[in-house]
Amino acid sequence: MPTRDLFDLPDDAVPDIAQLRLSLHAHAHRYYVLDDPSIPDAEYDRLFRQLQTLEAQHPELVTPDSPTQRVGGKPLGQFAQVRHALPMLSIRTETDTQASGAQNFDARIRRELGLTDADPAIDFVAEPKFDGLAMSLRYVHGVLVQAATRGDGELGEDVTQNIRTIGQIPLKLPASVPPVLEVRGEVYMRRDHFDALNERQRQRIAAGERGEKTFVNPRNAAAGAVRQLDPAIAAQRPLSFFAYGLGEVTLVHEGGPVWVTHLALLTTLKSWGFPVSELVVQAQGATELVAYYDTIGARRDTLGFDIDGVVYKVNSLALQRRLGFVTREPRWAVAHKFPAQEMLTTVLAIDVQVGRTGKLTPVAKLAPVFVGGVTVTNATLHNEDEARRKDVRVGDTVIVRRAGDVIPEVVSVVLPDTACPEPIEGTDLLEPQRGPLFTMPHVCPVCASLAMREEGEADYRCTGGLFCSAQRKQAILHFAQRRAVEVEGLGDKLVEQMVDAGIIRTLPDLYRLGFTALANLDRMAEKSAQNVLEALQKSKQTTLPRFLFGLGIRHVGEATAKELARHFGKLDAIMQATEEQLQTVADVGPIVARSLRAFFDVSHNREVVEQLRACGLTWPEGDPAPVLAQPLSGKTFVLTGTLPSLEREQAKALIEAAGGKVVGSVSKKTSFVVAGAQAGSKLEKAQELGVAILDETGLKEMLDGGA
Ligand code: D41
Repeated sequence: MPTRDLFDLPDDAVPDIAQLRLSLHAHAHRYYVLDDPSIPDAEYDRLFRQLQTLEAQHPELVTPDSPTQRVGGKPLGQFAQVRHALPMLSIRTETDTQASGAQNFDARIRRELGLTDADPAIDFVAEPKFDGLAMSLRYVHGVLVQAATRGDGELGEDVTQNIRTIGQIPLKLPASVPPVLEVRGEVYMRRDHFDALNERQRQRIAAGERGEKTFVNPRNAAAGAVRQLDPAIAAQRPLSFFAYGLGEVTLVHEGGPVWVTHLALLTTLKSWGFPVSELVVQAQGATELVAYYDTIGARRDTLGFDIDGVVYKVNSLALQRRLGFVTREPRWAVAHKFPAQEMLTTVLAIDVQVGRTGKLTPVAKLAPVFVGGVTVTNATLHNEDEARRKDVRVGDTVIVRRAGDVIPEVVSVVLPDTACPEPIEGTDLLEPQRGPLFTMPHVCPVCASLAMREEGEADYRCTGGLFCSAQRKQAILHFAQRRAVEVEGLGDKLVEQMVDAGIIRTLPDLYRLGFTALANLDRMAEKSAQNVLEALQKSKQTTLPRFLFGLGIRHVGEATAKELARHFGKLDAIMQATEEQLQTVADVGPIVARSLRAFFDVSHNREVVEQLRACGLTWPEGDPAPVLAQPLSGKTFVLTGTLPSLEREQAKALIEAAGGKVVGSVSKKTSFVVAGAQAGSKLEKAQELGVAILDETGLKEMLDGGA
């Protein structure tokens, strides 16, 4: 290769390459060796691609130790190395998160197979892409003899001891299996197990145990557990497994399994006792792949484990063979990624927002970043302690996470020394340009009333009440929202204008608004003013639960409002009830009862209710409902393991709807433990304590009112 003069290079290509390599080396070390990544995967991928591009433009600058020249993880050297009998391939990733990601794959396959539009749709299998670590399990004469990590695809690490502690992985297979069988799949950690593990870790840290840390995400916790040197510790970190393919298989005897499709192969693996995901489906052509991508994407947050995309595979093994490989990637498979749920961005400011009940929340204002499918500019820091614990400061680079419709949050700060291992001369990367540590202001940033934090509470609250315009705005928005009395078209901009213009101070003022006052607001057309007045008129016919919820009483959510309305029938009965009487309502404990009493004991609040009624707000009132004995009232349940058809959240919702309670840990007071597949220590504890144990069928019978 001709060496070119360095002066031929564009201005900053050389330092860029060196810097990128250093940076990627440092991140790779944190990720692969320490199982404690410093930046989100998406950011690592971006840097990696950047380096690839630069090296492609300047091949003479490629060095043998460049991260681009090494595939997968370098073994730690603590485990014995294993040469895979058949290399563990990697899978091509498609980062286009649109339908085109799936359509392009289908089109490519059709082209490579020489198909035309007249030919039928391709038969695919679509699978979730489990976010764990790839594992090869080797069975000889049906006995698990070796479990190896993927490593670089050729050489992995022997982690057999630790893998043997995974209850879902069979140690012995039926006699009919091939004499040599390698099963490949993903080891992962379920979200509930991850949360419980981190909770235990926090307790250990609080108890002063050295060398303990919490884990960033389930994948890293799983990787840490698999590569844990002490199998006893590995055993305390519950892992799970899904099979998705085969490695070496020798079929010596006649009539052994010979598969024709990928799906048939998975079905056989399942019959041999390997966990195969219920979410694997057959899909015909691009249309069904796109539908699968959307369906699984929508369910992503309810699965109980992390996935970072879906995988499409050509179902016919004969076609797979025809398509073959490019380098180490099969041409017949692709991983179609979902939008990343974690991204890097910069903190522009830390504001303090005032909530409806006066709660002060520190909020990081961020440079706009696309994460979890939306552009995020704000992320909550929850409260003062959290903001200080995470040590988030203005100017910092942070990891933001947004999962599903959960509000975005700052996961952690990425300090410059983890972004770059050594100072590079002439760069200001290491300049500690950090702002001061966050402190909560002691007065409300909106109304300057005193902000107070009560004993044992995490939150500061503005003591200004409805004197505080921020609280007033939120109270009005809360009342007008769809789930309360619903005033269509009364959004935050309008409420902000109305409160700032002083035409509304209290809720009843809403219903005293005249056309002129409204139409005089900035940017308010006559037509819109008319619409708002009509919407207000319409909102007067409401229901008791909506009205009660709309008042914004602390701890009284929609469900509690419904229960209160059902129980008492009339608003006056609720307003007059004692704390004891309130507590006879399902769902109402001492805290809610006290909050209700405190609200209605304030004369201003009673006044607001009276004025609203005087303004014409009405709802049907009824008689107090007879106390219905619900089938599960007074019973506590603990859920453990995977139920055959119900997801955990569904089971919980069903139990609660029937009056039961679901708690996290088993005690003598637990009425029932509902156990599914791979139930762990909770089931043992129940047996120890003699707590009744149910399976899903038993639970369903109870829900139907059976014994
Ligand atoms: O769920 C996964 N992470 C997953 C990974 C999957 N469902 N299928 C996969 N299939 C393959 C091939 C097509 C090569 C058999 C994979 C992987 N590979 C894979 N995981 C890590 C490297 C490759």
